[in-house]
Amino acid sequence: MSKLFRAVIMGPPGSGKGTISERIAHSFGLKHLSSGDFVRENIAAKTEAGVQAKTYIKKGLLVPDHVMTRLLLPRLEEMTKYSWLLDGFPRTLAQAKALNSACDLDVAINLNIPLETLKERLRHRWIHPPSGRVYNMCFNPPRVQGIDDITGDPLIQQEDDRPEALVARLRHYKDVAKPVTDFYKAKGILYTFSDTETDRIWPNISTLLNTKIPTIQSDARCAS
Ligand code: G5P
Repeated sequence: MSKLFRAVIMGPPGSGKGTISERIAHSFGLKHLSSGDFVRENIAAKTEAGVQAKTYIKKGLLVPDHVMTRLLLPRLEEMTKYSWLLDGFPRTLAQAKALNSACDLDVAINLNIPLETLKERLRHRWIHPPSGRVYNMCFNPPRVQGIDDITGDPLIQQEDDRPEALVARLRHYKDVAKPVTDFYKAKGILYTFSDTETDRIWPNISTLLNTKIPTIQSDARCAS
């Protein structure tokens, strides 16, 4: 790749950010950086930021901006040689401005998925915490119900996917997302994709990135 490529992917909980990010990383050779994974790693490691973050996640709330930027921005500084896709950050205008001070973005992908679709998806989501593998009992179920395909470990449902936390997360998302999408729209880098199915959105994102990352080697891509 001749020029480093920097993108963010935004969308409400369950919109498919993680699923689409994996496909982008695989097809276009970008590093996939997930803010949710960084938070969960810090919670597991019981870092100061992780302990603070846990209290918010349990209530289905966003982690405060100063905690998130302290977690995220140093990780980006380690990535100066790589093209990357940042999944789940920024969530707020303050985070978008902090990111803007740290680097120039090429593309902001915005997933616009109906509320009922989101609720239905997250109700069926189970994860394997040590690896971060995500299953959906309808869309991509494990081979054996409740068991991780690779390790055979039991799967769990995340605390913030439980019904009470979920409704709070979806409600809060709407309030804080609009200033962020407006910010990227004003910069001319916002691309919004609306549908109920990831498999229908993916070809459009792939087409967009093919035009935005024209110099990447064709053998680094894979079929969708
Ligand atoms: P996360 O980990 O960033 P969320 O809540 O934004 O969490 P989440 O829930 O991981 O995002 P996603 O990545 O958008 O959702 O979606 P996904 O995991 O790919 O797909 C959701 C489910 O739907 C999966 O089971 C998938 O298999 C299935 N699915 C995908 N596509 C389809 C489809 O087409 N059809 C069907 N049927 N199913 C499909 O952040 C976690 C928490 O950390 C904190 C917050 O508290 C957050 O809630 N946090 C931050 N706080 C403040 N600022 C930040 N920047 C923060 N980042 C994280």
